Amino acid sequence: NHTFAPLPVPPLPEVPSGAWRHDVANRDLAGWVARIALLTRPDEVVWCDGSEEEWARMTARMVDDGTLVRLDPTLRPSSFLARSDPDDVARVEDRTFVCSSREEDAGPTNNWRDPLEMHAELDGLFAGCMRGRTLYVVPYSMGPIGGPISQLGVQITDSPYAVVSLSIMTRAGDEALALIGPDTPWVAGVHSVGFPLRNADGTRRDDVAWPCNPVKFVTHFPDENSIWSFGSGYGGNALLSKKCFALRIASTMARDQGWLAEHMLLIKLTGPSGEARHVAAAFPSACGKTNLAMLEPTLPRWRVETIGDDIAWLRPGPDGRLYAINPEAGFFGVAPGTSEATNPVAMATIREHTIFTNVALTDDGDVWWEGKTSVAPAHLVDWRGNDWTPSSTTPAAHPNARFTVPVEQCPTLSDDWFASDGVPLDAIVFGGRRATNVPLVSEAFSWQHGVFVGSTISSEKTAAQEGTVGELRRDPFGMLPFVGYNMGDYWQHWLDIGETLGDKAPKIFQVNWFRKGADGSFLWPGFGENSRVLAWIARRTAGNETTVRTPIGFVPEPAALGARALGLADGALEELLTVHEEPWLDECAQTEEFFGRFGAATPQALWDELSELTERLTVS
Ligand code: GTP
Ligand code: SPV
Ligand code: MN
Repeated sequence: NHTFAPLPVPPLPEVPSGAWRHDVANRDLAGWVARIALLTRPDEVVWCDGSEEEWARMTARMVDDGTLVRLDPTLRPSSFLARSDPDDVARVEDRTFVCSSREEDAGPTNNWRDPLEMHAELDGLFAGCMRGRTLYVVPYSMGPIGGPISQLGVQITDSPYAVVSLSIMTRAGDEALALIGPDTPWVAGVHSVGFPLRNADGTRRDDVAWPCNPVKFVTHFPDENSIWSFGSGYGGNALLSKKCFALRIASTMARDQGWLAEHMLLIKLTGPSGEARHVAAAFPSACGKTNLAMLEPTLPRWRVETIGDDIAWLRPGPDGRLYAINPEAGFFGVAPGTSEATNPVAMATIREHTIFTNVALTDDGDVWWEGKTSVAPAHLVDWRGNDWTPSSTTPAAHPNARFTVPVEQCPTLSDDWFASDGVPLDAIVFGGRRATNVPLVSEAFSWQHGVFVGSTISSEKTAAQEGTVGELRRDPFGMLPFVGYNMGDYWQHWLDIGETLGDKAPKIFQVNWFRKGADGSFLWPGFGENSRVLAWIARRTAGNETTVRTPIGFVPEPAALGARALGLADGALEELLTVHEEPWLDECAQTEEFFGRFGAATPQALWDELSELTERLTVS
């Protein structure tokens, strides 16, 4: 029974107004935990140590409670299935708030609430919300323990699923805790599923497999470096280390401190010459980052090594180049579409010690999802827990079903993942899911032009967020839901970083794996064949390849991709690399409208790029 009976707000002890807020000056961790416990009234408080023993104990208890299904240990050792509430399957962007003190600092792309008003409302929701439950304290490090680019966080949660997920996704536990002293900055996260088991009068309520609350809030307080999340157990809403800290809060830190927090995969790319290149790529949610990060090149003698698949922190280094780390320690990847054919590296990564959420269960105790095999098993239990057969009309796995797995299980993991100083970037790539117009690959004319390209990225919506799949929306830098401040200021910050880097700046590219032909099928095979595009990008960073100049940037000569051998449809390769002026002029008109939404915050340099692009399209 998922209905939520609003609980009477319990009588609270006398506390000064605003006591629940995170005091940036006073970093007393124990005092903060005590205050949150006073507000939320758990039955007990447990400090998590991140040990193997803790994983075994907590997963075993969740299996007993019915929160997790243990998969067959011979097929999928130490692995579990969680089925969420059907209404708690993705990020809730319209319930996500940036509570900066000034509304204009949130900008038009974020929902804004006054921080004091938001806190007052949250205090009411969190009052007594952990009655009958355990309050877990999870200290963690984003980035290598003690690394120069790393940051510390502490999440309080009443969700054991969040605890074991954080133990995979971050360096969680004692080592991180040991670094937190009275003067250490750390980001505070308070999370509750909003499903207390006991009322203030002592009456009890039964737990459910996936407790959550129809009232949801994912709120950020950049001035306090704190995050409060209520009502959801889903990854992006509940694992506060990830989108809430490593992108929204970190982006505001990065603005103030001269670095970048980005929705980017990170790879090391090595070609036949043996020379390594580091590439970071930003695509919107469910648009191919995990797949590119784990790519197995079809091009002989090319190698991709994985460093990160979702988030990168970028910082100018002592030599003037831009250095990047993956601050996470796990992958929270899209399951549907993942197969031995599309992503064998992911398949090897998730062979054991993996939490699957909202996939289907096979009769022999393993997992399945659409695209895992070409023929579906004759019988499954679907992500809602119902019997499923190939004649069923609904998918067996939710389209946003995910796996949670340690980075270190990835067979193509680069040694550079351990490098706490990060890796120097040679190329930055932006992309989206575009059926038309956007070529397979193009290279920006300059950093400033590249920032323009990033700022104008649009993409068809996917199942990673609540809403209508397929709808085209602007998603600048793949960061629309993740920039924790004014988007216009964020563009200016990118331009400023370019000024700092000067001629040591990485080259900027745009890719699109999703262009479709007249019959609606993809023109490009994608996946391992994307190595042809990566190889071109690598050669371009060395500056030694002839290109075709188009109004939107340099594109490869068709022969440069070696794609004739692929047997593409007639004219497909030419179409993939063609810039049609008419629809691009339409894009420019839409960009003018889009930039206008940010008023004075839109940098003049981007307006200049727009008029130059329009001019190039008109004269060509
Ligand atoms: P988030 O974790 O949500 O940030 O997503 P992501 O960018 O890591 O996306 P992911 O790599 O998981 O890809 C999501 C979907 O895109 C899957 O269904 C993939 O099968 C599909 N996909 C990835 N790469 C390609 C490609 O090169 N071509 C095509 N056609 N589909 C792709
Ligand atoms: C995304 O939606 O971009 C994800 C999954 O990577 S989540 O962590 O839920 O945001
Ligand atoms: Mn993501």
